[in-house]
Amino acid sequence: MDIKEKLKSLQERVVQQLSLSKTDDAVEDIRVHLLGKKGDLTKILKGLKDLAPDQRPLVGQLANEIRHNLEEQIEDKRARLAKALLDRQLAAEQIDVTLPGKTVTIGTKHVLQQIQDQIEDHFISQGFQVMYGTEVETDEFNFARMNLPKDHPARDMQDTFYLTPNILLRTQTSAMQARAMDRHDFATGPLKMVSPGKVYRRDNDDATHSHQFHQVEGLVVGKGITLADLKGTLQALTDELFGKGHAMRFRQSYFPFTEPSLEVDISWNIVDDQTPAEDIRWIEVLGAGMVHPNVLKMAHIDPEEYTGFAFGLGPDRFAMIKYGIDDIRNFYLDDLRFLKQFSQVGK
Ligand code: FA5
Repeated sequence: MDIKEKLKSLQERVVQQLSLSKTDDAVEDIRVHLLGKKGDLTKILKGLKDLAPDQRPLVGQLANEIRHNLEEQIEDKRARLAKALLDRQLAAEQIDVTLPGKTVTIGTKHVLQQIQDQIEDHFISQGFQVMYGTEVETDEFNFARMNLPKDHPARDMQDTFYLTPNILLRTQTSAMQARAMDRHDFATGPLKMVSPGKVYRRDNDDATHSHQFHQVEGLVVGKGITLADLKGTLQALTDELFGKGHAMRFRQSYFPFTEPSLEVDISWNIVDDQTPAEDIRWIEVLGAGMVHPNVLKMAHIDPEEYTGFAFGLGPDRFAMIKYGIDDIRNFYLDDLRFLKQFSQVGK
């Protein structure tokens, strides 16, 4: 085979190799084998010196043409491989903006939290401060400071989860009363506070009772505070929360920490002056009364100079009335079908 034929056959071989190569590395391999120091073209060109002098320029020109041609083809192949790679990447990363998006479920406040917030907001607007207590309490603050020393028979009114003989899960937010009185500087004016939170009792669950529920304590202590202030305060709260259609009634009651004591019921149904008494469905929503002198004395407050009222209301039952829910257990079942009904309320 003369040198021209060698060049031509090399060209054909390289063109075929290029057409089969699929990666940039494979193309680089072909280039090195062709043009490198020990490459095939280099080897053939070394044979130029053995040619007759008149042949050399012609064959040299042909060799250069073939070299340029192959270099171009190599570059061209490289560019096509790069483009194909890019096309594949773009196809893989393609986003169809017309596809429906993934639904992100946004949580909302639990209906009981919404009621608690509404109650807090109401009292803040009336100049009360909000204090949060702890769910694990001492016997002293939950009972003793509430005029319920150990072995007091009225302790049976609230069946208690004890953690140790002196530490318990609070049965009532009243446990915050003594802490609030201890902290308050009466020289600055009356104490007006509400304290919301969870409470626990060994109650059997039924439609209106849960072993874990919520309360909002209210306490006002100052000079000249009367039962009329308590009634007005509760009336203002229920008017704002329920509107005016729900009736409220006060019943005489007993709590060791208030004297006199009363309980308050609210009508489930909307009523007016004409509604027959037997058509009104009542539910008890809170206990209240005038702070017992013993409770004031234990907080080093002189009951001759200061009086106060307190109440402990059940926001769970407020929510039942407000939204017409006839079973308190619904609040604690985590059934989204139930909870979602309130996702727009109170936002
Ligand atoms: C008390 O807990 C008193 N600490 C309230 C009080 C405070 C009286 C300050 C005087 C002064 P009682 O046990 O009645 O009281 O509970 C008050 C309210 O909590 C009830 O009216 C009711 O709304 C709610 N409640 C009581 N037990 C349960 C329960 N097991 N499940 C749901 N709500 C309850």
